Amino acid sequence: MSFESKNIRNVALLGHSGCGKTTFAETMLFEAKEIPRRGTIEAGSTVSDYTNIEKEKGNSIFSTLMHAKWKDSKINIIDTPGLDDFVGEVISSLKVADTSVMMLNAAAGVEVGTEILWEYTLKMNTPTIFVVNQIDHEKSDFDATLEQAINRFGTNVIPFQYPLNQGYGFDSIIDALRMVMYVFPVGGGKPEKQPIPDSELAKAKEMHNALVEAAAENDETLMERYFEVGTLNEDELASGLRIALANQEIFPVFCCSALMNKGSGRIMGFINDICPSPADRPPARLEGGGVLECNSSGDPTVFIYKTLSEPQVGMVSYFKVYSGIIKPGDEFVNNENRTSERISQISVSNGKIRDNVNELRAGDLGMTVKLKDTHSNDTLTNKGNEDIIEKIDFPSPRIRAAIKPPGKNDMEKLMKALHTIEEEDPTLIIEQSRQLKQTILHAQGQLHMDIIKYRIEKVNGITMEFERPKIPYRETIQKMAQDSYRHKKQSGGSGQFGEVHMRIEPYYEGMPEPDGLNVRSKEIEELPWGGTLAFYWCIVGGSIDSKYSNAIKKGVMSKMEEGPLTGSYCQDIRVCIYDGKMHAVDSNDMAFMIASTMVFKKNFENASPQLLEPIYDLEILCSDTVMGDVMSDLQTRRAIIQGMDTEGHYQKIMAKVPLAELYKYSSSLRSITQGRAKFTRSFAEYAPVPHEIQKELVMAYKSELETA
Ligand SMILES: Nc1nc2c(ncn2[C@@H]2O[C@H](COP(=O)(O)OP(=O)(O)O)[C@@H](O)[C@H]2O)c(=O)[nH]1
Ligand SMILES: [Mg+2]
Repeated sequence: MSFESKNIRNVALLGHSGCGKTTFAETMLFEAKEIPRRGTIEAGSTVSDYTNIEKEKGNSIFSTLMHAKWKDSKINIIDTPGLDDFVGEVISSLKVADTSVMMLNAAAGVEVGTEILWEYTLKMNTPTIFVVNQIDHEKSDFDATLEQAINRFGTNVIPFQYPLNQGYGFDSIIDALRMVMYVFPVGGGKPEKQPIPDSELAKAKEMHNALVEAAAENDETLMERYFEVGTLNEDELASGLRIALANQEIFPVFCCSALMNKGSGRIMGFINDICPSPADRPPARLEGGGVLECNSSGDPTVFIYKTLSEPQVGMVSYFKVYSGIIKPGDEFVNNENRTSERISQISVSNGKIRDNVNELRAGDLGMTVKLKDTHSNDTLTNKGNEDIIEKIDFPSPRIRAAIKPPGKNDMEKLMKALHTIEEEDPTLIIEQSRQLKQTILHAQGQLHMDIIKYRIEKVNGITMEFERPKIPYRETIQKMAQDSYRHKKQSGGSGQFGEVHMRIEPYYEGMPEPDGLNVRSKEIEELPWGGTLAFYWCIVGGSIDSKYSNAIKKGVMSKMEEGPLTGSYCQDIRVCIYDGKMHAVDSNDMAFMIASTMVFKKNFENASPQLLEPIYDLEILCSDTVMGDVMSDLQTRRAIIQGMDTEGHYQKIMAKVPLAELYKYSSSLRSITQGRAKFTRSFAEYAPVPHEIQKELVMAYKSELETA
């Protein structure tokens, strides 16, 4: 039996690491009788976090798909990792979720992770409910946590519940939506409904009115009813809440103890009653415009939101059915690369427990194996239908490291293994840099890198070591220089002869034509690494035949690719060839190429050469308490502070920092701030390297050349 779209609820669990998402998922599965007993993080026995690596680290690294039947609904639960290094897993989960459950830790309040995740839910327009967890914790402070959430996320954050007694003795929740009190037995589980005690009644009523008003606010008919009658009946209230939640006009707050199994049933009830089904959400956007309704009678359309290679199983693909009904045996086409794919089996999963099903309908989530050439972000449809679901926009990497080349035999194996991981992890980039002669791994953070290393070593049995990545400097010049060079060689029979007179100048757009030269032809070339080479042919009177111009340009390019200062790429130079000599017998391409390279190098050294370095825009979000430490650390990194901003309880620092000063920044920021800061970075520009540093780099390159 499969579930109708309207009975499906796709929920992503989000929150700062350690707030209790994985434990909460376990509790939901147990309450829904999907599992006979609850596992624990400490024993590595939870349904989510089932991979060996997660068990060993005691933390979620991947998103995990689970499902529980609750009343009329199939609730698909996606547990996500809280650590910012694995934010790609969160984003892909949010793509297919219709509601997010933002979990807060009552003992810690709103944390940096919460802030970052909140931004993603806003960006992706995901209806969101808050769950304040760990109410049993001795340091639990529900009111403070609620207040922080309202301060930070707005007055649409509205409490639907509060705990009567926090800490060790926690056993009662006042529910202002239903106007009852839930009292839990010692071991948790199903609560007993009791009337709200008199002492709490006024507070509960006030909360109730506030949420009724919020529910009425977004619908005119309901607002009129509310003014007429002074309240709403149960159906009206539910309908108002549905609208407000779906439009992100209300963010209900619940409370629970995942560990003690108190409160999860009521939250599943709310998800069943009020949270949107996939059919209630706006239609999915397609690449290139157009939309697709979530409708089981539509053409089957399957979107892969995640893949993971598992030992013994191979590549597992997790998907959402955006339209139609899919069955095992269906033949589809991957609209990304035109591969035909046969869906051999369809399963629903609870972590590693998988059950095959006969079909899945529009809106549902599931998994399959053995797709030939399909990856995250790909769409499968019937042949002839070319729809592609709008792709997930993954964040760019934040840190880089070079991979120390292993022995010759292992290099190929290592690259193959890395590419498998790269295929399933869109937040990772592996770059074989020609300029740096290094394999560079671009990742989200140190932990992300460590996990990749761990997987390569454990699964593939290859030792992988990191080393400091080189910096992709650029070289340019600051003034004009001109000179000539004659290449002449007499060896036995035919010789080599070529003489080139060359002027070089810093190039910029709109610069005047060269002074005193007669320009015959020019090529303005955008270089593959950025910047420009302008190549002017200014020969008059045929001192060099124009058939040699290509060879001369090649000679220049060979130095532009391996600059005279540090062997880095050169950019933004205008080269004018204005005179020379050739020999009727001995001149050839090779001779002119060599002469050109030599005179370019000579000129370059006399043209006040300048090394440029990549500068990155850095944006750091941190709490007040660590702001000073973050700033003084930035000062040691040649940072230029661009601005500061307050975001709720957090400070945002914007700075420009040279890439050379960002090595291991993610780990050092973590240790300076005990994890209370996050950063993103993006390439900004190339800027001149300070004189002293340039001198050192040039010296280092010289001695490298000498020892080579
Ligand atoms: N006291 C208490 N501890 C909890 C609760 N929920 C989770 N924990 C503990 O908090 C730690 C982190 O839990 P986990 O579920 O892995 O958090 P996640 O990172 O959000 O998935 C574990 O040691 C859990 O046992 C709770 O409700 N109360
Ligand atoms: Mg977890």
